[in-house]
Amino acid sequence: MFKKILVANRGEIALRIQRACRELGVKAVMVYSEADREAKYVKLAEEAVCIGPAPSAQSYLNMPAIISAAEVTDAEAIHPGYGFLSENADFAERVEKSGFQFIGPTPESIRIMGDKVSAKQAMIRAGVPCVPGSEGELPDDPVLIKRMAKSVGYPVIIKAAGGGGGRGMRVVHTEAALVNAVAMTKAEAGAAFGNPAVYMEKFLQNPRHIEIQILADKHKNAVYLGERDCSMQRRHQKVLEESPAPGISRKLIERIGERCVAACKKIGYRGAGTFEFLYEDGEFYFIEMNTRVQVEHPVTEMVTGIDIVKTQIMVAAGEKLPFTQRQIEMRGHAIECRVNAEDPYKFTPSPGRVTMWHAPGGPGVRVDSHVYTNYFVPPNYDSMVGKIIVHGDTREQAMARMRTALAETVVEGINTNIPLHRELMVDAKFMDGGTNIHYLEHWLEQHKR
Ligand code: MV4
Repeated sequence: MFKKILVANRGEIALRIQRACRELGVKAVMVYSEADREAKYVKLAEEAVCIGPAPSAQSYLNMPAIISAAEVTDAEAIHPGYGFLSENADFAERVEKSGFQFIGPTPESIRIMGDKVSAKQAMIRAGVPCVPGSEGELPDDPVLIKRMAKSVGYPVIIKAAGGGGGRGMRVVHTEAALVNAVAMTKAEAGAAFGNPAVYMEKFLQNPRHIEIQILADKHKNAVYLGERDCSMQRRHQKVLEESPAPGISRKLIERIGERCVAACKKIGYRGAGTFEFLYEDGEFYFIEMNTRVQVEHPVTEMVTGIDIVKTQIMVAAGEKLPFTQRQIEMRGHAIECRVNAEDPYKFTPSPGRVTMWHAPGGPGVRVDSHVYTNYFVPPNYDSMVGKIIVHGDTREQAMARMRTALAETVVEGINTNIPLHRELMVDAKFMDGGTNIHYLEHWLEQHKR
């Protein structure tokens, strides 16, 4: 095992990784920007290094500053968390060229999954079901493009190879609009991602967003840790997540999970990863793979009892996965509410001093947050300030525990989206389970104030 690792992130995930290190007996070096001097995990740290001014470009995205911090503190490995440099293949490569272990997959895996065309081709080859479409980059010939759309069937969606997470996409309903839409998407993709390549898929109108968590080691072992339902979202920002996904049969999850594991083995994947699927009419369609630990990993930890962050560190150190697929059981139901410093209905950011922070507790309640009373939420970063996660024997019990947890939570001095979560937890359609990716935006439209 490593003696010391550097945590190249901030906020709740920095604290989460620091906690995993403590449990493993690994020293954690924390890095921070000038805006994060007062962060809880910096105060708790045995070692912390300032890596630059508040703007991310000069601190959490500053590769030389982060690698230098690892050098001066004698760290052996770097955990990138999520966001920032976590899915930057060049960073992973520079970390390894500098003699450190990158806690994540190889730069090659990150690169393949970062290009959505090569990711999809790898999945098709590995037998993971994908959305019907171009199975590669779209050609320039308008005749071929039209022929392809006709065979896929309208509506189609044009997506940038360099996009992902909702960036660089365009839905096309008619042949008349097709060729221009492709040209527009290519031009935008070239400017935004430095890669004009685009591909085509059948556009699914009312899917759910279901993802499969996997873990793999360097010894060709891989497992899946069930699924998460992340359909409750607004503008590609997830609002709450749960596991298991209501109403989807275990048999189907097992079939898809086994395909994901086979794909991991085929491509030599290692570390934690997530296969994102759209689910519609009882079918799964792969769309993207995330090569990092995700914000919503705690719901999987709560139902499986497996510590994903600890396991990431263990497999990066060369250890074998400490469990087999047969030993993994899903127990009960977990829900996570993301707590954002924002207006609950207008969604405008609400940074500033938190004059009171009172976290909930009790059976089956977990809070992942770096916030404390008198903490100042800086305006420079993402608005998520923590997550409330609950577990129960059943979905009903989990929802009841979440209602209690949300009622107990007190945050003063800034606005948060907790009022929105309180409403969603008593919403009849949410309580039924199985709402699709459009549900929250429609709900907000109908609950305008
Ligand atoms: C789609 C789709 C419908 N059909 N692909 C958006 C984010 C990116 N990960 C993929 N996205 C979508 N791809 C096909 N073929 C609808 C979306 C989509 C979406 C997906 C997941 C979660 C929220 C979403 C919100 C709008 C659109």
